Amino acid sequence: MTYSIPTRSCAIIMAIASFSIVIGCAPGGGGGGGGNANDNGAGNVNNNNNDNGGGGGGEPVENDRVAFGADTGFVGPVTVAVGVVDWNGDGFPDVVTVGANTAGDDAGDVFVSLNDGAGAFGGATAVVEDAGLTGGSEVITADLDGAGRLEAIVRDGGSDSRDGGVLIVSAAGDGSGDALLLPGSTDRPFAVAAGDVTGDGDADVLVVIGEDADRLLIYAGNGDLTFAAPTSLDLPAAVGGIALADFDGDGALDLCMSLVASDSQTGLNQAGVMLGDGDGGFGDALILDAGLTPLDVAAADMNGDGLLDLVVGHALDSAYVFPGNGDGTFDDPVRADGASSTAFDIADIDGDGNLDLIGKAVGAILPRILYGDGEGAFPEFQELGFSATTAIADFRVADLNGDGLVDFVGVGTFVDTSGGGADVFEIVVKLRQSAGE
Ligand SMILES: [Ca+2]
Ligand SMILES: [Ca+2]
Ligand SMILES: [Ca+2]
Ligand SMILES: [Ca+2]
Repeated sequence: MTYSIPTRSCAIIMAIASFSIVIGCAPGGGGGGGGNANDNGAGNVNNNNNDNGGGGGGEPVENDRVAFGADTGFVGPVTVAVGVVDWNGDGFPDVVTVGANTAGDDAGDVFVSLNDGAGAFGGATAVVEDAGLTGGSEVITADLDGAGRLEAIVRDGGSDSRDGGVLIVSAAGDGSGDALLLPGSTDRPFAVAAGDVTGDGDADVLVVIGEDADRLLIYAGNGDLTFAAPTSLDLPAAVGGIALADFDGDGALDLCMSLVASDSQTGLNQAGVMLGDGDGGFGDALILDAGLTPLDVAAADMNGDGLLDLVVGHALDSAYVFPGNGDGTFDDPVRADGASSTAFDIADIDGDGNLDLIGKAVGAILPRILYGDGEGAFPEFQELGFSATTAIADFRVADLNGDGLVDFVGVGTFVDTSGGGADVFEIVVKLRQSAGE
């Protein structure tokens, strides 16, 4: 079935995802993203759909396509979310983490670990302390002042017992950080994304808030790390994740989201796409059935036909890829099994030209790379092992040492199996090995 809404012009690829930034290509130039169109498959979808979800599923086969060096970790503060920005402007990506919701002094503080250019990182230094957050859930990045370097946007999801909030974190130039707690964001922000939805060239920040997680705040950016008072918009249901991308090719960013619950907080299992008008407004939601427990969403051209597709990650071991038709409609989804994809990154890890999906771990489950076949399916996977028993809370993929290969950096708990010590919290880095190493 094809979902229909008014047709617009051809695609201009431009996407900023909520948990991952996807601009239709691999970060760090890992072989060129975007995917190659396949004569036999581009744009095809599996026709075996049933009421339970997308076609094209099935357990992927393990194939360790790429080699990683031994992981290197260092003890850090207890952090649960990680992002990558060039904090000190030396051209090398540094690591931003945020303190977990714990009783410790570090809760809600923002830390930076500097990259020496070879993918080795210094200890985590607090760059923002006591700026209004009491924990952390997510770090996204965007160039909010147009200066060419990314800023960090830290979301603390909040809960019944604390409010949370969204913090704009920028480098002050002397190694320290400046922070702006977005006013009005302190009502349990469930999701955040950044992109220019008002069409003035300045990146804006979008935050989903509220007890029912169904209210969108749009903070129009002034291009100088300040923001106008937010406008608000009601969303169709409780949202798990949001992302921005121009699905219909009119040059205006559109909003996609997972819809996880209705008023009753029961599973809704849908995704929504609202076309942007380029002036900060969004149209009615196109609703898609998105499989069980959809959470994170992103936009990328997974099947290589030049049109952005909608990727919906699930809490339960799968993801859906909805092939975009370039006009704001989507074809039936292809299901990717085998990765916990509560949140995920997208990059071409093995450099074959096909975008891959890296599912983030839940609990003690190790992250997995699901290798895209360029047609929207993921027949092979690789599990990311670590030298210690590990629970990875969050990670990002980026080229950390400038060799053009996509590396990993994560935060997590490393279980001491020697019997001598306690579990430690670490920031861990795994660098891709070049051929011949
Ligand atoms: Ca704007
Ligand atoms: Ca659009
Ligand atoms: Ca596509
Ligand atoms: Ca690939």
